[in-house]
Amino acid sequence: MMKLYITPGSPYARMARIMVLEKGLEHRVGIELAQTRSTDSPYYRINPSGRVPWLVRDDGPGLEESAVICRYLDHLDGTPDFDLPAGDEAWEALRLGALASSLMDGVAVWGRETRRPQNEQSPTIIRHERDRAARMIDRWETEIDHPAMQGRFNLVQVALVCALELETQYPDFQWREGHEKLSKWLTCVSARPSVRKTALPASR
Ligand SMILES: N[C@@H](CCC(=O)N[C@@H](CS)C(=O)NCC(=O)O)C(=O)O
Repeated sequence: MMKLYITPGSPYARMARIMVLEKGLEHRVGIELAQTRSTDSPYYRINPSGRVPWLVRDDGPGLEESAVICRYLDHLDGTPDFDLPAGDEAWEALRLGALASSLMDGVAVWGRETRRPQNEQSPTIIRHERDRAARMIDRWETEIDHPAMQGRFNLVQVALVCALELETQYPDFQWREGHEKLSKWLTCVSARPSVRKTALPASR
């Protein structure tokens, strides 16, 4: 049995959890809760970076990084469903994938900052990330028409769902107003069982 270390609120870990369900790997991958962000967590002896997701393979090694873990899980059965398309479409998938990760990275920094004790929060970082997220949501409102976002479920869509649904974690990340297409897209994609079953808990 492989072990996938997660925290319930992590959008990165969620990508790997979605892949487990999409590939029907529940019987091969056990979900383990990791204690992140605490001094001397026993988890650091398992994964020195202390981040999630972390996948401990059957044959021993541990893997870091959501994209790497998703790819590994997709290839386990020898019939990958989430590989990049061929030719120029691959560049489009990579471009959009980077745009989704960039949104997720920014919102994760923003959300994390707002959860620090008040006297440790940086208004500069919060403003910077809030503005970045607003610009990127505007961009996604147009990019969402792209065939890669409308066609078969793929890793770009996985990343974008996980980024946009951070709205349930961070009350300040309310992006739907004025972004009807994106909002409709999310409502549609989030009905997928793998997405529904991995929903992040509401904000603390
Ligand atoms: N690029 C990494 C990012 C993973 C990441 O930052 N995970 C956060 C949770 S959302 C984490 O584990 N943070 C704990 C820490 O920074 O110590 C990935 O895609 O897997």
